[in-house]
Order: sequence, then structure tokens, then C-alpha cells
Amino acid sequence: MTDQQTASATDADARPCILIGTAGHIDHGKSRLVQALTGHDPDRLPEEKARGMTIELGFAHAALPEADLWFVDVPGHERFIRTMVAGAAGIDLALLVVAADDSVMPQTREHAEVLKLLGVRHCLVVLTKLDLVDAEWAAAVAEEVGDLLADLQLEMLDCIHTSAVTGQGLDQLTTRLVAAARQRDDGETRPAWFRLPIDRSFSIPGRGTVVTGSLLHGSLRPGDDLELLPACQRVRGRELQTDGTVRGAIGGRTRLAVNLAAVRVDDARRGMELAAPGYLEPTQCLAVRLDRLRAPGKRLRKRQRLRLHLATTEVRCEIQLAEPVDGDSAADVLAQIRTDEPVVATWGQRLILRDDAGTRTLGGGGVVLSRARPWSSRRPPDHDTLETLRRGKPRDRLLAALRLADWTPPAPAALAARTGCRDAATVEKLLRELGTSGRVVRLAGGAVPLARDLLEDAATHPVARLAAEARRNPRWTGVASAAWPAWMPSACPATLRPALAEWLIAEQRVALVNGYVLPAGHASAMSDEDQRLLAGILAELEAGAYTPTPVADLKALAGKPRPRGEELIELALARGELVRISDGIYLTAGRWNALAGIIRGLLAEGAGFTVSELRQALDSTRKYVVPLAEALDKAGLTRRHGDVRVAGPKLPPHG
Ligand SMILES: Nc1nc2c(ncn2[C@@H]2O[C@H](COP(=O)(O)OP(=O)(O)O)[C@@H](O)[C@H]2O)c(=O)[nH]1
Ligand SMILES: [Mg+2]
Repeated sequence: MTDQQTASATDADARPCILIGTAGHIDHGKSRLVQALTGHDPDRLPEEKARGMTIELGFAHAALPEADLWFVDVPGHERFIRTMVAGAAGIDLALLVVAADDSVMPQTREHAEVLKLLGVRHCLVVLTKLDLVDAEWAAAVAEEVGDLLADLQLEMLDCIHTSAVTGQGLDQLTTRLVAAARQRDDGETRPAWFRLPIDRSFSIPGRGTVVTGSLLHGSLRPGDDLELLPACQRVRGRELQTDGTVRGAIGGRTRLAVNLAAVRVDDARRGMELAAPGYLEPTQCLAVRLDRLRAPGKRLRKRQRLRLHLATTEVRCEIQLAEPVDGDSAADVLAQIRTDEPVVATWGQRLILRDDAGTRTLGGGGVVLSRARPWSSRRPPDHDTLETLRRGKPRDRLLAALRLADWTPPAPAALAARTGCRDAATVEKLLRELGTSGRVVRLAGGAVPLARDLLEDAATHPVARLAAEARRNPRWTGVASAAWPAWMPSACPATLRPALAEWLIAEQRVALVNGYVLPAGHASAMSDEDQRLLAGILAELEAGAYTPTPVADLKALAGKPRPRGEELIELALARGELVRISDGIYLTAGRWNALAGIIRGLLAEGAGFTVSELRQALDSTRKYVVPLAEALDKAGLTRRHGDVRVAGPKLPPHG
């Protein structure tokens, strides 16, 4: 790769293109077929040439007038199945190659099974070495292959008889591939963000690290910001190439090489991914739906150690089935996979499971939730929500993903990857719609979108507790609004509790009465008569200024039973309408609040003031002022210093 921007820097062009992967048993002629179709030998390692055997993934490109055919050639040897899986991840079309003189062999079967599990839709069967057998024999082999595919419920597009030696069938095959490239639907459903699972990396002296892979979706320009995963390292794609040609922009289905600025080759190996920043999140816990899983010859245990193949990566993992199964295999089951190392995965992404020793393919399925929380007996899987996430429409998937993310929903880009939405903008649009219909709530107008269901669930406990408290004590005035956030469930992050507390009031799930939170519809506990009585008490105390009438002597309470008066005073205290000075002596809140200004006035005249000076300022008597001064000390508005009072820590600095 060169540093300057050169030739043919065309935009991602609209030419039909397709990524084709080979599959099949060793020595059945896969590599030779790719060479015959493209003119390039996909076996490039000296060791491969010497042994005549594919070990690594091979790549070749045929730029035909009608279409670009990109080939990923995989090894057929059973020891290299992991390489085959890495190569097959992300192809559009599989060529199942079967030698006519050998017919269906173990890796023919295993590769076909892997393809099926990877969700490959079309399978084109290519019989090779037709020069070695007669037509009758070839027909019998074709039938065997047909049976295998029928067994696996894998659709056979066609079965083409070829020979790399005589050239038989090659034109027909090419025509068929061009047609497939033309028909390939780019799918409105395919995500729009850039994603490249790395299948090869190497370093070029003086130019740094180059990674290659099959572009899964999205497009890329030189200089774009990217993220290297699962490390989440920010990198920049310096130069792009397809098939040795420097390009100005790349999109569509293609093989791609990216020169990364300032990245060591060890930090960008096969199994890692290059993606638009923010979409992929490292995870070690996935919720998956397995098409099937088997344990040949054994009972299928609920928990077991396996190997997980995801795109180009392979990691050891523990799998846990949501429910125990009888027998040695399971079909269509929910499971959780905990990986030994971080991986990245997206909604719907296909996966393969092989045994711990890596010798047999045992099952596969699709990712439902890429960042799951570990299941436990206390928090079992949420089947319904996971099922909605798996099968719902984008809007419902988004809601389900939000619900499963609890109080920490990811940003729109990551939500797109978690739900299979096209991109962050699509998610934002859907979130706005869901906000309008009230199914998503942004607390306090904040940035965090939360599922209404989550808030409703969180509300259950505090609302019920409030109701119980009110039932127990009909005269209860409620929770002071300042204390209400502390009633929110501990699962709700502390930063969101005040907003949740407010939301419950705004949604009228609870009522706010005079600064106190009460159950919704819970009428103020006071009768009209009590309200009149209390108003009378307050008016009488207010009129008494700083020589308020002791409760026992209040005219408003004359002739009333004593407990009645005490209850009303308690209520007024709880509502903050009165402040207690000493037994039976109360100031109205207004008079109490005015004290700060009076104290500041006294302190402005001297370093401190005496009780006698306070008495004069308040036009009161010692009987009131001595306990009042103590109450001021206690409230922190003043501090006692011998015979004088100085400013206390709680005295507001000004008006
Ligand atoms: N006679 C004959 N030999 C073939 C044909 N295709 C491949 N071969 C040979 O079969 C052997 C294995 O081919 P190769 O492409 O390496 O198989 P792979 O392991 O599936 O990639 C090589 O010696 C090829 O030359 C064919 O159509 N006819
Ligand atoms: Mg080969």
C-alpha cells in the first residue's frame, strides 16, 4: 500500500458484487476451482504450495465485465474447521464442492452443517473432477449430495458438473455466479454502519499494520475514525485497498484491506473487528437462541464447556441452557453463553458451537442479546422480553432492548447493534416515536431513554409503601417531598432517583399536597372544620409575633379536646408551617424565617449580641427569648460564646 492517494479511487460502485465462499472435504478441488474461475491460486503460503493443501484462508477476485466475484477459499481438513468458520462468516453464497470420484465425505457434511448454522441461505453445489467419472456415476453422486442438503434443510440452488482439467461446466458456473451477484439483495434490512471482522493481519515495513476481511456492511473512506474491538481502541483507517487497488471509498460486498495508523500488528489479529465507533460493545455474556445443540452419545447437560465461533473469532465458553433437556440433543432452545474472553456480537449474528477440544461441530444459533446480564436463580431469564427482542419488529426490539438494559441503556449506536436497526439515526428516530407514544420516557428531559415498563415496575414498591403507610395512619401528612427520592428502589441509580420521584408525581401516580407526597387520590386528611381550626391557630400565633400565645391558651382551641389541638399542631409542624421553640411555644414559619435577617442586623452592630439585646430587637420577653436563643443555637443560626451569640454555621449570609 502506498501513502499517497492514487488511481481508481472511485466511490463504492454500483456494480454487482458478491462474496462467495468454498466449502467441502479436503482434496475435492476447491482451491483448483477458484483458480480456474479467477486465474489466481488462492493457496499463497509456501507450505500450502508444497503440501498441495489449503491451511489458511485464501482469497481471489474475478473482475468480470458484468460483476465482481470475490472468493474466500477455505481449508477442507478437519483440523482447520475453525479457519473454515472464520472464512464462511459473512459470505453471500456458498459453493459446496464435492469431488465426483469421492462423493460426500465427513467435511462435506460438517461444512454443509456449519453453513446451515451460519444462516447461509443459498448453496450452489459444484461437482468437480467430472473427467474422472462417467455420467451415471456423477448422477449418483449428485443424488447423494442432494440427500445431504435435504437432510439439513439447506436449499440447493443448482448442481453444476465441472472439471478443472477439461474446463467442463466452468462457463456455466461463472454465468450462474454472475446471476447470483445480480440478484443479491442488499436488503433494506442490512445495517449501514461499517463492520469488518478481521481474518488476516500483517505488517509492511515502513507502512505499518494492514488488516483484511470480508466487509459485512457499511462503507469506509480513508481517514475515517474506527474502533478496534474488543479492545475498544480508537484507530484511523489510513489507506484502503480491494484486490491490490487503492480506493477512495469502499462499500458493498467485498474483500477489503485497511492500513491502520499507529497500530501494532499484534493488536489487530484475526478474530478482532474493525468497526464504526460506538456500535460494537465488548461482552462476555450473550443470550442466544440455539437452532440446535447435541452431545453425541451423552446426555446433554444444562451447563457445559464449549468453543464459540463468532465471525472470525473463536473463544472458549460455558453455555447454560435456559431449561434442562432430555436426551442427547436440543432444538430451538434459549441459552446463555459466558465467554472466557471478551468478544463482540450483534443482534441476530450467527454463531457456531464446537466441542471443548475443537474437534466436532455440535450446534449453533443466533445472538438474541449481545450484552446480557448473567442469569441466576434470583434473576432468571426474562423469556418474554428476549422473545420480543428476537422476533419483534424493529420498534418492539428496541423497546425490549431498552427494557433489558434496565437503568443503563446504551447510546443509539450500540442500541442499533443490539437490535439490528440500520444505524444510530434510525434508532434515534424510533426512540422519538416511542417517546411520543409514551412507551419510552426521558426522565427530567434527560438524555437517557428508559422503557416506561421499567419505570412502572420501579414505581410499584414506593407507591405501595406510601399507600400502606397512609392506611396505617389516616392523619399521616405524607413524605416530605425532599425525602421522597430516598423511597425510590435501590436498583434505580442515585442520580436518577430524584427524576423518577418527580416523574411519579407528574404522572399522578402519587399526589403532592403542600410539599408532601401522598398516595394518589388520598384526600388531605383534614376535614374542612380542621382546616378552619388550623388556620385560626396559625393566625393567632402570627399575630403574637415573638410573644406567641402558648398552645394551652389559644382562643382558637378554646373548648376543644386537648388531643385535637395537639394533632393539629403536629400536622402543622410536619407541613413546615410551625417551628417548635419549647413546650407549648411555637412560631409560625414566617416569623421563624424572618429571624435570620434580624440576627444579621444585630451582628452588623457588634461582634455578638446578648439575650437582652435579642429581646429588645424582637420586642419580646425573657420567657420567650431564652428558649428561642437556644432553638437558634440548635438550628445553627447562632452559636453561643459565653454571654453573647455569634453567627452560626447555618446562618444564611444575606437576605
Ligand atoms: N482430475 C482432476 N483433478 C482435479 C480437479 N480439480 C482438482 N483436482 C486435483 O485435486 C487435488 C486437490 O485439489 P485442491 O484444489 O487442492 O483441493 P482442495 O483441498 O479442495 O482445495 C489437486 O491435485 C488438484 O489438481 C479436476 O477437476 N479434475
Ligand atoms: Mg484447498
